[in-house]
Amino acid sequence: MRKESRLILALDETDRAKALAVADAVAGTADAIKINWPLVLSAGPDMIDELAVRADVICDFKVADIPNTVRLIISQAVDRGAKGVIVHAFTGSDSLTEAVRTAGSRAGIYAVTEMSHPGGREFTAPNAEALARVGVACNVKGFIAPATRPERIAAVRQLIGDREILSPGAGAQGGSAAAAVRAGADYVIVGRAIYQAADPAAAAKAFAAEIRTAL
Ligand code: O7M
Repeated sequence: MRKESRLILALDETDRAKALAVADAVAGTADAIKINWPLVLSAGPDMIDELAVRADVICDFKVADIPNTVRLIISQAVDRGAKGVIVHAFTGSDSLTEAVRTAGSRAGIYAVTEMSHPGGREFTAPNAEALARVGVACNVKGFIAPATRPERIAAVRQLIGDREILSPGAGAQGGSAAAAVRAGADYVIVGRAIYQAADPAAAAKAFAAEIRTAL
């Protein structure tokens, strides 16, 4: 995944034509496009292949399962061209190890530490450090940590060395892209504030400029 704008588009738009139009408008600015269940379920898994010709694609399936099912899901995503797959770390080291093994050199595995929404404080926040440690032990490529709580990005950064942090929660959820990067995020994930904007290309460029000034 390139590291230029440090912006990742969360393409949760469920109208297939609109989603592709936003992807085309933003692909030159964003370093990657993240696809989640809303678009896969509305437009079909071929959307992964279609986006993969436009940009690096991260499949945000928040995989949380036994190792065999993890393997089956991740091979499907990687065979379609995903360069990254997001998993939950609470499944434990056997599932995480299977995720990393299945992705091999074809894709990076990113593990969720603490979630960005208010409910993320209930179960993920008290366990975020342990989740980061198991991710490091299993050799994931990076972690998801919340732009809504930049101090928690900094806490995860302390534990993971130079592994990557991808940070959602800037824009619609109230977090700041600049604060996330200053706290140690490598990339900021932005969805609604870009794909629902009147001019998604301009909105993406504005986030990229904000991130640049924070570096
Ligand atoms: O900018 P938004 O709020 O429209 O979208 C944020 C995206 O990031 C959306 O796709 C969420 O599913 C995702 N996300 C969070 O918002 N919070 C998290 O804690 C974790 C994720 C995520 O990407 O997980 C991997």
